[in-house]
Amino acid sequence: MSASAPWRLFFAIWPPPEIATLLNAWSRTAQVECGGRVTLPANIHLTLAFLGDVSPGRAKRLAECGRRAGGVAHSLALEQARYWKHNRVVWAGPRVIPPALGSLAQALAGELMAADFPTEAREFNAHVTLIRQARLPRILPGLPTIIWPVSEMVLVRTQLSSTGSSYAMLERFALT
Ligand code: 2AM
Repeated sequence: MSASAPWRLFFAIWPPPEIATLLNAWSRTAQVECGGRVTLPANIHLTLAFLGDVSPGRAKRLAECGRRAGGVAHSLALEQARYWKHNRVVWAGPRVIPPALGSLAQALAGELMAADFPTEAREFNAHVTLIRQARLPRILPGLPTIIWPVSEMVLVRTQLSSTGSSYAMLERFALT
């Protein structure tokens, strides 16, 4: 790969290990019903802004956007698990997006736009992808109560390989 090959980047929140463990345990139960490929615990995340391919030389500017977005620490209750037919994904998410999370996504989108990083115009849809290539489930098992303490945002690089995606944290932004 050449030195200037683009990086595939996104901003996300990453759960602490105990939350990832709970989500992975639930996913394996759901997989009995719908098959598919369960997200590895270390890869579980919620995307705030997807950049796609970015020149590595612009990553610093991107990190500045992350710092400027600010954001406050908060709790995120994952209360529902659903299936999306269009991409055959099982996901978990909040019923109502916490104001602090919505504000962070909005502030970040504003910073990215001002810095001329194109992102998707569609509304922020807070979800954690737990199973891919899933069949339509008759019914999904109930989610346990999952309260995710959100205290940082990360800028992440996706590395694609024949064995799947792996993620490298480029920068962490504390939410205070
Ligand atoms: P997903 O979990 O719903 O697939 C890294 O690919 C992250 O960016 C994933 O969380 C993915 O969401 C999200 N993402 C958002 N838009 C994307 C796009 N157009 N292509 C790939 N990933 C996207």
